[in-house]
Amino acid sequence: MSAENEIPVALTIAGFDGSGGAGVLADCRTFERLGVYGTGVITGVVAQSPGTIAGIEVTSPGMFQAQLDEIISSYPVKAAKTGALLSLSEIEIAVVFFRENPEISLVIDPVLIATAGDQLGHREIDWLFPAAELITPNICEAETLLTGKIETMADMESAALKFYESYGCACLLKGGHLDCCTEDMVDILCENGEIEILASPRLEIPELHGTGCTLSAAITAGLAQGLSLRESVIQARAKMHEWMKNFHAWSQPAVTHALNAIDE
Ligand code: PXL
Repeated sequence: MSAENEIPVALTIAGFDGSGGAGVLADCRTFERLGVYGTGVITGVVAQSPGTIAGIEVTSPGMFQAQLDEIISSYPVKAAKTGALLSLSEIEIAVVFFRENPEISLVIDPVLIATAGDQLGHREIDWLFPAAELITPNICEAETLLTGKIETMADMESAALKFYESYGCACLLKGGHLDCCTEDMVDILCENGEIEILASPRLEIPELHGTGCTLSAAITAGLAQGLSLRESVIQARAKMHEWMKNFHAWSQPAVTHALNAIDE
């Protein structure tokens, strides 16, 4: 196979959530649903079922580094995303890794708190922002990272711009949790200081964890395929809408929902 026909490769650096809702399992499923080969580096194991986290065990720094070294020495990784980086050592190692591999397009989902309420990430994730092409905070994460309240669309726009001015990266600020966006799901994309409002109809869906992981993985897949950042975001939001509308439900042994579970 010639280089142009090669399957693009993406990397996720995230936690292992065995329920498959979030983390590396959800990310690799998303990559592969979009025609991209998925590789993964595990930041730690999260013992989880929907709504409950029973325990978190962080990968040792040596093991974290070894996983990164193995993947990068063997695969032509075009784009990567980070999810929950569970320790400051992992953030520091990731900073060095992306400094040494500047050709990889990086998307950062700055996960701080799991949907179940437990702390996963650290606000020092911003050490990595200058290496990112895009960061995808939700409102709570943006408030913590910028230390200010975000209550209106105008606040959202200035927050997205502030990330660009402070770190030089594009920002997709997800408005999902904001009360002023009840009619539509509104996200703000700030790229090169330009603001674009992206709206899609809000869906009545059950509480699902891992929607942020899936969205950022879908954007990463687009970048690995060679789409522009804007095209990757638009494609990912459209896919998310489809996957959320067609979520799958199992009824036994507990009522369990998943995005993106099988081919439509
Ligand atoms: O959705 C945030 C998230 C990210 N990564 C892992 C998680 C969760 C939420 O539960 O478990 C591993």
